[in-house]
Amino acid sequence: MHEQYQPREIEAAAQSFWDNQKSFEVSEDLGKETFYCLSMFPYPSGKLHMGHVRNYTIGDVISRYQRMLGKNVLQPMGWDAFGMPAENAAMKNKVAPAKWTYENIAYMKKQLCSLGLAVDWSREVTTCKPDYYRWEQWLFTRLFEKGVIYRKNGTVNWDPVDQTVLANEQVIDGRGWRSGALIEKREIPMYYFKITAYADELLESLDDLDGWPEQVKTMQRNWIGKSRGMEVQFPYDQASIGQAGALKVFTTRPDTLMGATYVAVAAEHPLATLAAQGNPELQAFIAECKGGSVAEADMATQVKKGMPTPLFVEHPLTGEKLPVWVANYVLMHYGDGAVMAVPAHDERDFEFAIQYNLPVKAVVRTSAGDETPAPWQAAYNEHGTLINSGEFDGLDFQAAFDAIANALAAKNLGQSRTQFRLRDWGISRQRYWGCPIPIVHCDACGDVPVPEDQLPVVLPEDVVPDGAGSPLARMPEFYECSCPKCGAPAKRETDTMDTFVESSWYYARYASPHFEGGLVERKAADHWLPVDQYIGGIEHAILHLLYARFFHKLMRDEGLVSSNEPFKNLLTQGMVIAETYFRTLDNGGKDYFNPDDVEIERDAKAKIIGATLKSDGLPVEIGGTQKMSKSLNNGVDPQYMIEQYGADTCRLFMMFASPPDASLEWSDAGVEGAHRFLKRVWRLAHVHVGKGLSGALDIASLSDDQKVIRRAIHQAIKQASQDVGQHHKFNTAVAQVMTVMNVLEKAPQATEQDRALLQEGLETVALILAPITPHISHELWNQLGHADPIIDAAWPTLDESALVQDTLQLVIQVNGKLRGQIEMPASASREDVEAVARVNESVLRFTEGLTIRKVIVVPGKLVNIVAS
Ligand code: ANZ
Ligand code: ZN
Repeated sequence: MHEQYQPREIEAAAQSFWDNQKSFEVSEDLGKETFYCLSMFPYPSGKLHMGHVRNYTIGDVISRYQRMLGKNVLQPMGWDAFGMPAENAAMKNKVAPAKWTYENIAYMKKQLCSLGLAVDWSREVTTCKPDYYRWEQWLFTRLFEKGVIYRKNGTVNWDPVDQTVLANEQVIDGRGWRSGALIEKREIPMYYFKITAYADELLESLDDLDGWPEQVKTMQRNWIGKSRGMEVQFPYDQASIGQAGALKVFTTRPDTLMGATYVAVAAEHPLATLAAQGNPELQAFIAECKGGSVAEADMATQVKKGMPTPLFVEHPLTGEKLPVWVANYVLMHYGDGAVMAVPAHDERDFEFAIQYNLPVKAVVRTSAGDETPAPWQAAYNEHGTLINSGEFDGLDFQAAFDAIANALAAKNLGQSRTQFRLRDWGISRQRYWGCPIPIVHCDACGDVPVPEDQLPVVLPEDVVPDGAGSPLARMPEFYECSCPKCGAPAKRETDTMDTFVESSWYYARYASPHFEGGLVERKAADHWLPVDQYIGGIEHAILHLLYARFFHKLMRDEGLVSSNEPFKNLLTQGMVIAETYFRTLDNGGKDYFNPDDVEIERDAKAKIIGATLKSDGLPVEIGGTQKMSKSLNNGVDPQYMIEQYGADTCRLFMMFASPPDASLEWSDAGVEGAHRFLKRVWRLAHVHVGKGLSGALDIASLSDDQKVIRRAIHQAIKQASQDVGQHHKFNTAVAQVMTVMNVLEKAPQATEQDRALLQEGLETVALILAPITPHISHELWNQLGHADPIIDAAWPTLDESALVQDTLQLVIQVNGKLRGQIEMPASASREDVEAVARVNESVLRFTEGLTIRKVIVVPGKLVNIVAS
């Protein structure tokens, strides 16, 4: 065994051992419990960042730990390889997205391998390869035939200069990112997944996901957004509208009906169109509303704007005439595209009413008891008792809801309705680097799905997009085809799918990644699924997880899998954060400096109190810790860390610095500390192994001092097993190992028995560390004389008897004051303890001249002698 800890050699040797042995390739083994551990697969952006390293280390530690529990562990890896960055890089560097992507994958795979992940690489999937997306297209055609996928017009961001559709993130302040042109909304045909048909199930089965963080479930619930409400009809005022009919609105607050002071419709609403006839001003306003981006964030923050119309509707209960407004805050695609506005109790209506001087009528008493809280500062949107509502006065929310519902039903002007916020999922993208939508458009037959034997529709890989729309739409060799049904000349769809589609089912493909007969092989899928532990960033809490859950149910209903949910347990790892330093530029912007280039001044408590730039010695501002990112220039390159210290140090630092779900603050000192600790472990093992291997431990004849050492070892096993097994707290498990190391370093090594005890201690250290620092553990295990590799070893077992303490320290008090200590056998009775305490030297001294009235014994803790 080498005297120095040499991570480079050790890690290379361990990794090639695992490769040669195919240690992590697994197959269905009916005799063993399975454990499917999955980390969210990366987008091949170029190189790994610390967030990846953290994510994959956590997954790897869990995988390796589960394997030590005797389970058949599957941990696969792959590439979420379609998407816009490849197109952007292609335009910048004039290289095909395919080439760029495959090169990135090769590089990042090397990086991942250098981390020593226990991944079954034989199952690697790459979503931009035809052998993967073929099955996506296959599923698409089946769902299309079933009606779960359908075509309708959807609204997109249209760049009139570049003549192309832009994604929401390509619209900056309402303008195209390249052209700077004002973006228009455009209606184009798109394909939709009918996710709303599963809204109820997606909501309800969240209750079964006990292994998911509450926070994520809440976010999903809010996104699905089920609200119980009513559809209320406001009859047209025939004099102004000129026809019979009624305006339908959706409301979750029918209890506030008597407080409605106007109604508002979306720009696209038929009443808006009607009112705009011969009214150029309104026409212009409607056109303005229709323009602008469709990004939801923009919608939420935009200023409320509106215009009155000459139209009126009648209040369904009072018959009062209410004016019809066109307002930009009313969405056409939600509810009925119209609202009954109750400014007193709805924030948006309130803001609008104040701006346009519309009446505000309070109909709910505030919790402070106010009836007419004038002047109004804000809407009161809580539930409460009705006021100013005639016959409904005095009713609480539920009673008012029911009473008003009945009153409306009696007039045939309202009915209960459940509404979801969730919309159907539009997956058409007018982009090149994505999975082609397997549809052929035929003049005679319409939309014809590509038959199974003609799949996959292969995306040509040698194309360099130029940013002016999808190149596929300009490639007759791609889109010219014949109709699969009638054989007539036809045109292939040139849109590709949202890349969220690929990541919605990859976890299932891993079960049988090379299966040629379908998307998954049923037997393999049933064997591995659902995923036992899924790990990834909180940024995927809503869309990715919702789509994957949706796909799982689609696949279930196609008979491909039998479970209801894809991910049993979910761990959302925290961010990796680091200090930021900057100077403010003349234009108000910030120029960030890399922490490596900054000299830091700390106070006695190590708090940062000043910072200067190394290059010019002048001060920089301290921005606090923030998520590592390019834009803040506070990233640390994992590659550099691994080269400098080895993968084990990186892994140990990451696992020790904080529990997986909390944010992890980068610290060079912490990395150094982790490295020093591994050196200490190595040094102790080196000395021990150098003296030759020890004999077996004779537990029956341990001395008291040896028992103390052995207790420390087993205490660590007990704690670490709880920390890791029950709470994924690897940080405290590492702390346990550190405690044992302190004991072992001081332990005598004189006798055979001493050495056998140290052997047990070092083996325990190697085993507890094995999931976290697998390379050094692999080597230590060999050096400690084991022929079988540590990856096949079991997690250490606790010897309860080692925890038993033979003797206990008891505190002695006289009249409640601490007067001394005694050591007693753990088995001593109360009487024994009392007898020994009575004759204790200091007890005798402090009770001299007094009479002992009472002796209180608290077993294992103290003896209190009451004397007077
Ligand atoms: C009257 C009212 C009074 C409302 C009140 C709220 C508070 P959720 O819960 O998200 O489903 N609404 C309905 N359709 C809309 C549309 N197309 N665009 C914008 N807003 C719309 O929201 C339901 C509420 O959102 C409805 O209840 C309606 O305003 C508004 F004190 O009706 B409410
Ligand atoms: Zn045809």
